[in-house]
Amino acid sequence: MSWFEDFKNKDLRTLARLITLCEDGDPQVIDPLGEIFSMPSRATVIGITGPPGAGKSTLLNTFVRLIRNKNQKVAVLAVDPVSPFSGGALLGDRIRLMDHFNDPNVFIRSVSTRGKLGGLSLATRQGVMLLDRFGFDVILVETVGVGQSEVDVRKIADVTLVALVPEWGDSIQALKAGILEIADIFVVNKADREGADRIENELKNILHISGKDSTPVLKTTFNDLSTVEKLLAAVEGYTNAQKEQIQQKREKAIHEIALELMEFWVLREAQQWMRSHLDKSSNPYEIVKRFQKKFPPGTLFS
Ligand SMILES: Nc1nc2c(ncn2[C@@H]2O[C@H](COP(=O)(O)OP(=O)(O)OP(=O)(O)O)[C@@H](O)[C@H]2O)c(=O)[nH]1
Ligand SMILES: [Mg+2]
Repeated sequence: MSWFEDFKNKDLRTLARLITLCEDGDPQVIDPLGEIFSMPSRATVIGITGPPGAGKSTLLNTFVRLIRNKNQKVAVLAVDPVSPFSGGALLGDRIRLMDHFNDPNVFIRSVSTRGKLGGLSLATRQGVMLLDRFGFDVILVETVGVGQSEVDVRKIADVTLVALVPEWGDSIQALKAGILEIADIFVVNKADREGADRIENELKNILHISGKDSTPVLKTTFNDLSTVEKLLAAVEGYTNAQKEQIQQKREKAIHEIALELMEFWVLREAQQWMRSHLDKSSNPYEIVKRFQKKFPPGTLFS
């Protein structure tokens, strides 16, 4: 049987294997992914980002429970940042979702790009696409807000939550430019801690000054279920109100995906070519010149 057939038959091992192949940038994925892409899409993709330890996974754990209570299927993708120091996952216990370990309608997976080409977004985007076509109703994507990853999650998610904690109150001013662009909804998590009201007010002030008063700011606490229920309701409110915009964003993304894929494969080819020529020259311009001689500018795709 083919990848596609197995996938259509809802074989979880095939799903997991395809995600791994995407992480590895394996050329065999393009064929099955092309077929799978044409299947109907129906999932809502919720992204969450925020500083390390902001309680994102804890929050998602509760989301999973609430979504399961509605009898919907839910998948979680935790995007492992590639740490320049460890070269791999930042933390081993990023996924605090063991409550749902035995539920077949909950799929939990971390994706790591292990410093390969394509950045976080390509493998994650493909992972989300696979989970969507596989039949999950809701896909939750967690990224740690360090560097580029929080920007990438926005490209993939229908709605993006930025989680902050009271401890970050003083840093809001410094953060504001970046995070205002990213967040559809702000979460002040760990609201049981000192300073939650202050950060909430600061955020609302910044939003007001920036003309973004409509961006919701919600406080959540892990041991107060009603706060998380309200947040999920706000997320649903947002996706319902923004249906058209979300659809447009998804349509626009088709070209973005094609471009990302092309960049990935072309860069990969170029990298392989370069490696095989590297030892013959210590001058980078010589290497590029040799490449240009083999593929004169403008001829690579003619
Ligand atoms: N006081 C308090 N602690 C919380 C709350 N939510 C989570 N925590 C704690 O914060 C710590 C980090 O929680 P995680 O859910 O792993 O945070 P995270 O943002 O997913 O962390 P990374 O994935 O490592 O960036 C854990 O010890 C949680 O128990 C909360 O509402 N209040
Ligand atoms: Mg986490």
